[in-house]
Amino acid sequence: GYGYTRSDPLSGRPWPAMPTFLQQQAQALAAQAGYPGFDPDVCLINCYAVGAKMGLHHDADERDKTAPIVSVSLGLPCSFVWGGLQRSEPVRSLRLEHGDVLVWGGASRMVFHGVRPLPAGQHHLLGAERWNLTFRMAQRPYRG
Ligand code: MD6
Ligand code: FE
Repeated sequence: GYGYTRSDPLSGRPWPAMPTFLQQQAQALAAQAGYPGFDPDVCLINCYAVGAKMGLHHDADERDKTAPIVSVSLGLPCSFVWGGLQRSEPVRSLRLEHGDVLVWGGASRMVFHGVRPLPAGQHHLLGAERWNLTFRMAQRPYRG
């Protein structure tokens, strides 16, 4: 699982600062999608090896659910699963490729979603992996 902590529970060291370039890109992408004023305080990085998946979930650990999430996919393509506001609702799949960005907010902020097992492949930069970066406002209030 995951939780928001000031330091890395494995090393005990504080998390590194978010690179300014990435923070500014996330702000610009959110603004372009209709969420001005987005200012992420967290970037969660998930690294998938071939066969890795993420079960159906929704993102509920952020304080202010009116803030969107900016999701950047890198490396191998995956099948992203997108359902409804209830876990039991039917799901759709969409393919996310290297460089794809999802800005996720408003009425769909609490939609259940997941990632199907990563198919084998080779990416020219990331090899046999997929990386997903999600920029979030975990602690800050959002004033859009
Ligand atoms: C992933 N992403 O794409 C997992 N959550 O590997 C997420 O769980 C996610 O992409 C909230 C908003 C956007 C996301
Ligand atoms: Fe999620």
